[in-house]
Amino acid sequence: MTATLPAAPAPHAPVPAAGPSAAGPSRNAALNGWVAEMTELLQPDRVSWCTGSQAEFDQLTKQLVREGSLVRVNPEWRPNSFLARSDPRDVARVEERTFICSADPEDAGPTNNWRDPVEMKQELIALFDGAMRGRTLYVVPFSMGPIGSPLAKLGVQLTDSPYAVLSMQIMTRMGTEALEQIGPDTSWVPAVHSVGSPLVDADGSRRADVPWPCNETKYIAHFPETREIWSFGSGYGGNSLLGKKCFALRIASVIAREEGWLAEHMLLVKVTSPEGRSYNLAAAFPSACGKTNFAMLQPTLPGWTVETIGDDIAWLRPDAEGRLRAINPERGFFGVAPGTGERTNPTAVATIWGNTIFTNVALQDDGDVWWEGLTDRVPDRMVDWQGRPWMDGLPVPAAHPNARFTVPADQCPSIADEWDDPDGVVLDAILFGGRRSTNIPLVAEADSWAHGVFLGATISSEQTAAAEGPVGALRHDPFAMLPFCGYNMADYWGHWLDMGERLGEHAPRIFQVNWFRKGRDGSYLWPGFGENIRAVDWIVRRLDGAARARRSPAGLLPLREDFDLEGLDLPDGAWDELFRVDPVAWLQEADQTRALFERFGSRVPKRLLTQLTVLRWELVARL
Ligand code: GTP
Ligand code: SPV
Ligand code: MN
Repeated sequence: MTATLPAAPAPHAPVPAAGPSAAGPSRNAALNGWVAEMTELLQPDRVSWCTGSQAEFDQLTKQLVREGSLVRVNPEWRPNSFLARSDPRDVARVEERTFICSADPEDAGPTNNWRDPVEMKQELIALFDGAMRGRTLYVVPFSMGPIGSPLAKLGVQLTDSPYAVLSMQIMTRMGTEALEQIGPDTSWVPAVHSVGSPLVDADGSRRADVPWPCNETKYIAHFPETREIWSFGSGYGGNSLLGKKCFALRIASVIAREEGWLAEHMLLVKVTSPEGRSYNLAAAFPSACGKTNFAMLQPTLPGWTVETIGDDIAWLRPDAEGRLRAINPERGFFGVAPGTGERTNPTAVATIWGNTIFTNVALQDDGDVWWEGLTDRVPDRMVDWQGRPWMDGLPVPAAHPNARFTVPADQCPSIADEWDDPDGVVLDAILFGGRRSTNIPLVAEADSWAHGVFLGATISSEQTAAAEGPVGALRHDPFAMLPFCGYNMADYWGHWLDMGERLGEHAPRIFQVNWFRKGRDGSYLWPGFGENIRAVDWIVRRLDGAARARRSPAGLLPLREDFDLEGLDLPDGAWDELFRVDPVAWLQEADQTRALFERFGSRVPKRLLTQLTVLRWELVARL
């Protein structure tokens, strides 16, 4: 850490020595002023501007190990790696406590929690008042996107969580380089984060820290008009790594609409066919529905390669030639640990060889990490994610279902050379998917951009442990953006439709996939993971005009003889079941879609209503 700035003196604390410039180290006066103003409000003991250096990372991790907030993973297994155990009441995103504070509630729309921006700001200021007493305020400048990229955006996070600092260092281009990008007139997004657990009371009495401080009261608040983020009370994931969902999706979606681009919850891959032709695909799947897995897919079909560009967020923008280009604005992966193993995602397992922060996983006797699905063999005894002794056979998992690893993207063996290209890659196709045990076919193609937008808008998915809420409950998750769209979702659909018109013949083709359909016995019909390359193979041959398709109400479906099933032991009837479109069940889907659209009243684009009318008509004709 370079500069130490004087904080507003707390009654108990000596005033630290002034840093290099009381005016602040940024070339941007507003940034210096904001940090000074927030320092006064937050009343930390110290202010520390983060540089992003390895020395800073090492110093912070050493400190956290000493203080008991991190456990060093046995360096013989994984060098420079750490385990954090969160408070059991702070283990996932909190959608109920996530707010879009636009002046007009209609601009947040019915799928977001809305609060009046002035009232919310007042409430937050009261909560943040003195929230960092006894702690260090870290100033974390960051770039979403490669430093200097025309597609990148800058932000500054203030946080009292050193865990968030370390995570931001892995997940973003963080520190001095990002700070230098912020010139006197550069726009940047201010993001304030506090775990909401001051160590000193207003009367000056001090209390001991805990390994994972947080607050029962939580607010993840976004101000789209002033492009600000205020997050209080949680240290976990998207609640505290504000570059990720808060900035790169909720605030960025608002900026993108205004500037004519798209901020999406999508993975990005480059796939190369046995003939040596390459295609760039983006895919939107809801949280914990297979983006990281698909991004690191190891093809089972000979001759194919899949290279990773991004695993969670993509920013899409038309270029001068009118083609849609995409970047991954992140620099690391914050991946779901459970279910990630040698059999399902060997690339992820190879990626996390070291320099990784694990959160809420189990610890083995030998000091290495473990979680359900990492290995087929379950260790007999371990320490679970809460630090309690755990034995094989206990009815509770050793790792929390939303346990995660945080790791630099460039450690991924399948990372594409293009992953940090400042100009991004030209997209050939966009995929939408969800976790659906019924109705949705393995793969389908949209017959037009508008139909593709309809498929995206009507994604529904069984809820996962990535957010607080009922796991398994089916809900609409349009474009996998339900918790992440910073404005009215119907306006967002309109923006997508407009984008298609603007792209015209350059528009990527749109497909839908579902790896999660189940048979009558409740088991998955499709083997998934590396075998998903077979769907990619069909998609790519559709792009090349080399595969046929048949029309169905669910979209254009593959013909069995056109789909590579070689070497795959699909059970009898599985193929038909994977593509069965039951008109009765689908009419129920259509009713649910109508109910979804009705929530938005007249803001739903006519072009989507037309899609629904056509779908119903096709289904009724099949009754
Ligand atoms: P977020 O980081 O929350 O946005 O999630 P993600 O979409 O990146 O999810 P991820 O790829 O980490 O997948 C989450 C879970 O889905 C893991 O437990 C995987 O094992 C499981 N999964 C991924 N792909 C497949 C698949 O093809 N078939 C099946 N059955 N499960 C899968
Ligand atoms: C998700 O929930 O979609 C994630 C994890 O990618 S978090 O960053 O916590 O939102
Ligand atoms: Mn995600």
